Amino acid sequence: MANRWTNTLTHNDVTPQGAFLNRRQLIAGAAAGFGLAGVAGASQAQEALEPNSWEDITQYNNFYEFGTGKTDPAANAGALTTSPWTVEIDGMVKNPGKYDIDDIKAAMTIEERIYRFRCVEAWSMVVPWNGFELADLLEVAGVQSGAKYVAFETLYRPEEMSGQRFRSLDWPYVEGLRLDEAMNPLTLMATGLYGKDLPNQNGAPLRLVVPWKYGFKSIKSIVKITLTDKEPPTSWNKANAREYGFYSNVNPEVSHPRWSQASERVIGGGLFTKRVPTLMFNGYEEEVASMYDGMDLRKSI
Ligand SMILES: Nc1nc2c(c(=O)[nH]1)N[C@H]1C(S)=C(S)[C@@H](COP(=O)(O)O)O[C@H]1N2
Ligand SMILES: [Mo]
Repeated sequence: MANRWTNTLTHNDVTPQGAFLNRRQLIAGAAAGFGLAGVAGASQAQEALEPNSWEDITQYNNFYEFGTGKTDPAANAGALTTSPWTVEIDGMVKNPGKYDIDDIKAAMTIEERIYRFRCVEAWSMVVPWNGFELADLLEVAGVQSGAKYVAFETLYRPEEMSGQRFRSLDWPYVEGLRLDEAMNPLTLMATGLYGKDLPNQNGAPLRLVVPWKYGFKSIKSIVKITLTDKEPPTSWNKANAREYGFYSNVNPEVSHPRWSQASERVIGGGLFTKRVPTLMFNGYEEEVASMYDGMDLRKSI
């Protein structure tokens, strides 16, 4: 397995050098622009983002595989075995296969990204993730021309994921991105938090982080990544298509059918909970808005 992975590890094989450099330059430029290396991609946050505490981030979660309450994941996710762990990459790729998570981590450049995180339920946090760009993984996998979407799947293991014994969602949890969204330099595959391995409740050992979209797009504990030419089904859209669309870009101007999305409750702060205005694309408008040129953002929810 290690050899197979290592053998595929030349970016030059699968992507024009120019495209690769451009993406790196973009990130480097962005970080320099904020005057704070490592704090990538916060166009409206010229100020440094102040991360939430480890406690906030690991004790207040959504992970229905372990229950629907906010403290259920922290209480129940310890039962999950995260080693060994393989991620299958299949569909329209040149190098399909089952890859060991340790080989993936060894092959990728792990960096810190401090991102805003906005749940569709109108709460938010700031999270110091560790991870690598999904684009880097896709480059190694070798995306075939004609692929238009990336589909993701979470582990299905009801013996360890107690919430999967109930039909709170149709298991396994699935999500998807358009290929350009997946290739965007902001799109992260997280493997850690605060420089430590991801706690199980946050989606160990590998989860997606798409900071300009509502939190449910950021699928946890991924075991399968599929390149496809069709828009893939997504769990919350299957559960309630009227309330949860495929795109689910953060947009303060488009209300959820049952609540406003104009502002958000900032997790943490004890008694002195803050409500702040929600930003278009969660503050990442400059980096991502052009992907949706010509799209009616009120209709394509
Ligand atoms: N597999 C899976 N992924 C998931 C979820 C889930 O229930 N199952 N919940 C989503 C939702 S609604 C949110 S807000 C985020 C929460 O991530 P956090 O607990 O790390 O803050 O995970 C997302 N990813
Ligand atoms: Mo969420």
